[in-house]
Amino acid sequence: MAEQESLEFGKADFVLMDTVSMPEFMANLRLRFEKGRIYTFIGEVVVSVNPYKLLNIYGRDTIEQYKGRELYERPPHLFAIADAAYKAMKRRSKDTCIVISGESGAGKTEASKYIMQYIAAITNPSQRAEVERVKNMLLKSNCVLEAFGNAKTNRNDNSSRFGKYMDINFDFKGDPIGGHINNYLLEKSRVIVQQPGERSFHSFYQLLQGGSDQILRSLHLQKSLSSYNYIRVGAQLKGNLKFVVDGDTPLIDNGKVVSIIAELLSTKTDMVEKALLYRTVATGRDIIDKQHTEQEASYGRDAFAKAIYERLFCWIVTRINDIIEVKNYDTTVHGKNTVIGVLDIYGFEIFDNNSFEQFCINYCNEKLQQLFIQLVLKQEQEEYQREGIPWKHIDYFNNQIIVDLVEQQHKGIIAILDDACMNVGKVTDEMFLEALNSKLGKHGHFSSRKLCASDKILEFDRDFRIRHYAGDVVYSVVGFIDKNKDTLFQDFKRLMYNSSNPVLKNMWPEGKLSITEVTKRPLTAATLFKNSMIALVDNLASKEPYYVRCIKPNDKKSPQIFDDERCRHQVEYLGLLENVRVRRAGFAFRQTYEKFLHRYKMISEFTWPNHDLPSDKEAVKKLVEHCGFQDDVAYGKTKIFIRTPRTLFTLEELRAQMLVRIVLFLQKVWRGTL
Ligand code: AOV
Ligand code: MG
Repeated sequence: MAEQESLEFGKADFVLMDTVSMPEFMANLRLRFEKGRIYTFIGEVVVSVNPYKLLNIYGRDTIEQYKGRELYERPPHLFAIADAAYKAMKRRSKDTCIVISGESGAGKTEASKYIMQYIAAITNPSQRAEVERVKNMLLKSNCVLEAFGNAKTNRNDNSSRFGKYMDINFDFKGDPIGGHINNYLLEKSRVIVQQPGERSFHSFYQLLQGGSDQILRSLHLQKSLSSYNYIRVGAQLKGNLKFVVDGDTPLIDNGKVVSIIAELLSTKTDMVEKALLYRTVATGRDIIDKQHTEQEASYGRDAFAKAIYERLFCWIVTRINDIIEVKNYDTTVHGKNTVIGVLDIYGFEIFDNNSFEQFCINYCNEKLQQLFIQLVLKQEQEEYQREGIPWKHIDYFNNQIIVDLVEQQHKGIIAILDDACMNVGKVTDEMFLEALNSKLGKHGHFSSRKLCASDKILEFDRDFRIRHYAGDVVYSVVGFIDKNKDTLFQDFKRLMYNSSNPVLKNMWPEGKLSITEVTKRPLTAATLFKNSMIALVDNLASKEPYYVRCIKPNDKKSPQIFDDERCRHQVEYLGLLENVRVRRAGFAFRQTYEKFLHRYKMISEFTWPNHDLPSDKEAVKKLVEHCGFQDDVAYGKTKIFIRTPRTLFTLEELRAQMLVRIVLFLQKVWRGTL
C-alpha cells in the first residue's frame, strides 16, 4: 500500500478504509478528487478520476520520484504502475501489460500517453541513438493515430474511435528496441455521417483548416467545412458527388467531381463513373454489368468512401509498424526480448441513438471487464495456492453471462445477426430483430419493446436492449445488417487495384480477383471483431497485467464537479468495492522473505545486522513473533503475507524509529562521543 500522505488528502489506498462500504469509498474518492489527488490505489490497481484540468504532476521531478521505487513507497500515480510493470519486465523477464479501462471520456487515452512518456523517460540512460529513434517513433505515432482515428463525440471531445494495443519490446538492458501496434475496428461510419453535435475524424478539419493553399489546391479542396456533405454542419453544398434520377437510372449530378476523384485516385474518369453506376454480376456463366438504382449507387459511394478511409488508417498503422518493428535483435546472442503492452480502447458508451458501432464497443468493454474479473481473482487464487495459503471466496457480479449473450456460438446476438446476413434474398433489420426476440426473449439481459405486450408503440419497434455490466443500452437495429455485411462492390476494389499509384494499388490486393473468384461469404464485421477481441484477451491473459481503472467525475467536462451519482455507478460496475474486499480478505501485503528482511531486519535483535537462523523464512518468523504480529500473518513458501495494513504501518514506524536510533548512534561513533 502507498506511503501515507497527510490524512487531509484521504487514504492513498482503498485497502486502508476502516470499513469496506460504498459511503466510505465514495467519501475518500471525492475528498481526494477535490484535493487534486486524482489517483488512489487498490493494492496494485490504480483508480484514476479525470481531473479535466492540467495538473503539474507529470514532470521530470515527479518521474524521478517514481523511478525504481516500490509501488507502495510513493503516493499513488500512473508512474507507480508503469514502474511496477517495467520492473517486473526487467527484473523477472516477464511480459507485462497495462490495461486501461473506464467509460468514454474517463481519461484512458491521456493515461496511456503518460505511461508511455514515463517509460520513455526512464529508459536508455546511455542515450543510444537507435533506442532514442524508437522511443521517438513510439511517442510521436500517437498524434498521427489520434488525428485519423479520434473524433469529437457527445461524450468526449477527443474520443478514440478505434481500439489500440501497443507492444513495446525491450532488450536485455531494459531499453526499448521496437514495438508493434494492433488496431481494432475503426468506426468508419463516422466518415459519412455523424450524430448531432458530433464531428467526423479530426484529420478532415485539420486538413481543411491547417492545410496550405497549395496542398488544398492540389487536392481540389476548399477551406470551408460547410462545402462538404460528409462533414458539414448544415449548410449549402457545392462540389459533392450526388446522383440524379432519370427515369429509373441514376446519373451523376456533377461530372467535374468524378474527374477530380479519378485524378486523386490516379485512375480514369470513365472507370470511376462506371464503378459508381454499375456493378459486375455473374449470372450462371454470363458476366454482365448491372446498372445500380439510385439507392444502390448512393450506398456504393458511401461504402467506397468509408473503405478508402479505413484502408488509409490501416495503411498508416502498417507504416508505423514498419518503422518501429524490432530489427537486428538476435535472441540467441542478446537474450530474451521482453514486452510491455499498453491497451487503450474505446470506452463503454451510451448515446441517444446507439447502433452497431456502440454494440461492438460495449461488447469489447464486456470482454475487458471479464478479463479483469478473471485475472484479479485468478491471480489472487493462484498466488495463495502457489504459496500454500487457504483462500476465501468473494462474490462478484460475473458478466460472463453478457459476454455469452453477445458472442456465444449459434446462440449469441452475433451468431443470430450473421445468420440473418447469410440468408439469400432480401433480409431486413426488422427480420433480424424478430430473430433476436424469438431466440433471446427469455434471456435476463436482453429485452425489446416488442416483447412487452403493454407497450403501445409496437409498430415502430426497431430496437433491443442489453443490460450491460455498466448499464442498460437500447440499440436501434437500423443498419445492423448492412454494417455487418459491410459489402463493398468488387468494382470499387478493382478500380483501386488498377490505380497507377502503387500505394493505393497495394491497399487493395483483392481487386485483382475477377467476379467469379470473389469469396461469396466473407466473414462479417461482427465476427471479425469478435475474433480480434478473443485474440486480444488471450494475448493480455498471457501477460502479467497491471490495471488502471478510470472514472469520469461528471458529464460536463468540469474540473469542479464530483457527481456522486455518476461516480458511484462507475465504482459499482467496475467492481471496485469487491476489488478492495478481495484484496483485504486475502492479504493486503505480501513480500518475499528476502526483501522483507532487507527492509525490516533492523527492528529485531534476532535479525540485525544478520541472522543465524537456517533460512530467511525462519528469520522472518522470529522477527514477527518478536514484534507480536504472528496472528496477523501467514507464511507462504517464498513470501510472507500480512493481513491488515496497520501491521505494515507499525513495522514501518518501528523501522523509522530504529533508523533514527541507528543514525544517532553512528553520529556519536563518528564524533567519538560514545
Ligand atoms: P478516454 O480515452 O477514456 O475516452 P480521454 O483520455 O480522451 O478519455 O480523456 C478525455 C479528456 O479528459 C481529455 O481530452 C482531457 O481533456 C481530459 N483528461 C483526461 N485525463 C486527464 C489528465 N490526467 N489530466 C488532465 N486532463 C485529462 V474514449 O477515447 O471516448 O473511451 O472512446
Ligand atoms: Mg480514448
